[in-house]
Amino acid sequence: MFRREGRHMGFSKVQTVIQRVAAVHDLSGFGGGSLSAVIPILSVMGIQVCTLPTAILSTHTGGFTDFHFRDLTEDMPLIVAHWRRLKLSFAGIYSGFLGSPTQIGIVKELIRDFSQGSPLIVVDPVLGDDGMLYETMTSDMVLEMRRLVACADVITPNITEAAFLLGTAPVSSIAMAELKQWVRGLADMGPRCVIITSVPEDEGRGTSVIALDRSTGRFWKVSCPYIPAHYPGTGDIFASVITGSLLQGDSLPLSLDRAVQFVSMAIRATFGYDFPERDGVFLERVLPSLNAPVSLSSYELI
Ligand code: PXL
Repeated sequence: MFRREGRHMGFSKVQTVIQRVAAVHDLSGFGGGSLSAVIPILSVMGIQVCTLPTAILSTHTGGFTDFHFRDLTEDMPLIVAHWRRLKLSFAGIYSGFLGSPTQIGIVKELIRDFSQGSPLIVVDPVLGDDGMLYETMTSDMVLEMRRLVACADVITPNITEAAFLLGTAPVSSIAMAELKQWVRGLADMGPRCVIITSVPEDEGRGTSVIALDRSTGRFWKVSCPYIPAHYPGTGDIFASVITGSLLQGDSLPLSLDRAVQFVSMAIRATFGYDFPERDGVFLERVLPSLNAPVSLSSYELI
């Protein structure tokens, strides 16, 4: 069971009425993903989102070129300082796209300063995809991200990010035994729970998500139906559902199932139309399904 804050507090405490998450992500104006996905997903799951924006962009960086990028590194400590003065507490702290190595240090301080009540720390180590770093990522970012991962309870790298965190070459296919070694290697960096997404399966005809809960030593797998499309922002959507689901008290495998099913549904709701993939998925079409009872479960113990 993952930690939840506030269960035993008195009536008037906010966290008994609604759980609060500090969400440290960028705000990309167009193309979906980041805070545009984090806020509605956690809200619809009944969780209040307190945003600590890392950057403001005109679009995400995957597939667009001359985007506007405003780094908010200088503003972040001022926002955190105000939250400290307000004595806010969080059931979760959840980080995603970070704009500079300094920002990673700020997130580590946030985790340290708001540790009261042992919030669930989820780090989505956004660095790259498809074997490459994103345009704004540097090797310094990779180094700092390794330090942030060490402070997390749960991390959700895709397979490219897992390779960069481990300092190994990205791969286009991987045997399960080697992948388990990767997962163990990431768990050795500190997080209790490691979830690797976009793992190629079946000679590229499918993908899966593999996870380890270090406290039980169990590996889980959820396979994803294959769709020949690649929409930016799906990693943010996945990690947000994982965060919401764990905070709602779901087990790790159930959270994996919910997140995989939701991302698949969002992709399917979008794929039939002839819009550029870089525009992202039609999240709004599928958001209400997060409130439906879990009807189907496909996780495997591996
Ligand atoms: O989805 C991850 C992400 C978040 N934020 C920004 C990005 C990306 C991936 O491209 O560019 C700004």
